[in-house]
Formats: sequence, structure tokens, C-alpha cells
Amino acid sequence: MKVYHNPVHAQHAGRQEMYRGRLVPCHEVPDRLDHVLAELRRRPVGALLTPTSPAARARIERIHSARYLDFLATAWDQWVALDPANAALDALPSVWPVRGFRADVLPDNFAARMGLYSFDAGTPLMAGTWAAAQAGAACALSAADAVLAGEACAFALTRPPGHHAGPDFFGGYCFLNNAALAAQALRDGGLDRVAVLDVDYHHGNGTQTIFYERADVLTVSLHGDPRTEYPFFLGHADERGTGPGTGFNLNLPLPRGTDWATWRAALRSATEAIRAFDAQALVVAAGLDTFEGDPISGFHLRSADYLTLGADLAALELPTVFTFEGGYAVAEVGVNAVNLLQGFVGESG
Ligand code: 6XA
Ligand code: ZN
Repeated sequence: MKVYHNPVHAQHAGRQEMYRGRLVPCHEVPDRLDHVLAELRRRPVGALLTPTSPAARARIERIHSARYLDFLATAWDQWVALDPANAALDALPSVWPVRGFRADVLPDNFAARMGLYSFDAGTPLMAGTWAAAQAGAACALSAADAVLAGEACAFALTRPPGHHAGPDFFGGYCFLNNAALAAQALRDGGLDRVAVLDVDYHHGNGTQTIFYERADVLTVSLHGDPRTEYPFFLGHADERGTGPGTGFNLNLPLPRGTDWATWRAALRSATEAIRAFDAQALVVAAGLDTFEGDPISGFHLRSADYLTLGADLAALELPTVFTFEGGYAVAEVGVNAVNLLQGFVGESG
């Protein structure tokens, strides 16, 4: 397994997020990735690499709109231009165009533009966000390229995470959708059918939206029921895709409190769908916030369960790219992530 790690991830280090009406310290912190790196140094699963080239803009534009990327590239400078004192603050959106508002007219006002390109107030943007997100995209693309070149599996160890980011919006701590970038890279590299399996606690709404009308990328997500769990407004079982994509999205929502046995039974439904689709490669949006000790989630998976999860995924016998998504029990996220990878590679790793 090749592990591509994002050398500039720590330039994205939010101070505060809006959570239940209060500004609280960010859950999505640089320490998370550093714990995974430290555990990988203790228990290597393969070569630890940094991408040799930056992510080409044309490859990112396969997933994200040009005007959204232009916004992300200039957002921090615009925020500081509003008031030099803003340099000491994170930028957080506070106003959004909901039903009936116009999203086609680009506002001049920066706060309005932030709202146009986002869906929550929990995702701070700072000076290093764009650099970190781009370097993360380079990890995802390098991991896909490695698999295309014949590697059995590769891990994009990067933050900020990606699975909530859509074609032209950020949210849920995500800016560029690394799993979608990897899936598209696998398609562009010549594979006809790619499956994305999202095992994060939260529904992968960005990935679903990106591929919702397509039959060439099957999207499957196991997650907390959106009736009670973030991101709330997408992720229900009746969302099956639309147009040519009808039947190529599968949501498996589970109640808060779900344990490993029930979760694993849902995983079996997911892997059966991936087999039936006859996928040629798999992208796993690897969130570890299903862990029993996660501070913002509600499933009860234990550290040893991630070894079994890895083995269950390996049983699909598909070339596989993993992207690092959620997981906020910082002290345990390294062990849980490496258990997943070690379970996947088995004794040979
Ligand atoms: C609300 C919770 C965001 C969850 C982000 C996450 N601020 N997504 O872990 O997978
Ligand atoms: Zn999550």
C-alpha cells in the first residue's frame, strides 16, 4: 500500500466553529493527521510518500466548478481586504441563499459570496486553507494514479476532509472532495465503473450530489440517520439517483447508538451492491468517527472492529483508494485508521 500524506495540512487549523448556537474550538484539528502518521511509523502498512506534483487545476475542475475554485483561491485575501484586523480571525459564513433566493447572481459582498459557496457555519476558512486543500487533492489524485499504475491499494492521508464538499460548495469541514477526485481520476484513467463507499458517521452528501445523475460511479454511504444526524438535509434511503443515475446511489442510514453487529450487516448490503454493480475499482471515504469514543458522533464501533472492516473491504478484491475523512477521538484515530488499513492488507502488509 502507498500512503500519500499532505505535507501542508497543518496550514489549515481552524480556531472556532459554530456548534449548536455557540462558537466552540474546532474538532477537525491538525493533531488528527499527526496521530495517524505516528501510528503508521509504529506499524507501517507500506511506503509513506508525499505527492511529487501539485494537483492540476484541470483535474480538480473535473469535480468542482471554476467559479467555486476561483472563490476558494482568493477567499482569504478578500476576507482580509474587508478589514486588516480580519487577518487574526477565521472566516465563517453567516448568510445563505435558501429556497427562493437567487444563486445565479454573484454578489459583490464577501459574506454573501461565502454563503453562496457553503452550507454551514461550522467550517472555518483561514490563510492556509486553500494550500492545504490543494495539497490534499494532490494526495487523492496521486493515490488514484498509483492504483491505475497497478498498486493494489493506496491511502490519501490528508486534511481538511472532503466528502461533504460538492461541485460548488464547502461545509462539514470539507472544501475539495478528495474521494470524488479519486473516483473521477480512476474513470479518466480508463476504468468504466467505479464505486465510492463512504463509511464515515456522516452522510457523504457532497459525493452523492456530485455523482447523482451518473451511472458510471456508484455511490454508497452508511451513516447516522439524517433525521437526527448531520448533515440532516440529505442521506435518506429513498435517494436512489436521478436520470441516468437512477439506481446508482445507495444510502444506508442507521440510528444513533448502532453497534458493530448491526453496522456490519449494513456493510454487507453495501458490498453486495458494489459486487452487483461489477465495480472495477473502489474508493473508500474512510471516516473513523463511527468509533464509540467519538465526541460528535453516535455509533459504537470499537478499535478492533476496524481490523475486521478492513478485511471485509479487502474481500471485494478491488483496487482500492482510501481517503481520510472524519474521526475526532484524536488519541485513538491513529490506531483506528491503521487498524483499517492493516485489516485490509492482511498479513502481507
Ligand atoms: C457539524 C458536524 C460536522 C461533521 C463533519 C464530519 N459541525 N463529517 O465529520 O464527516
Ligand atoms: Zn464524519
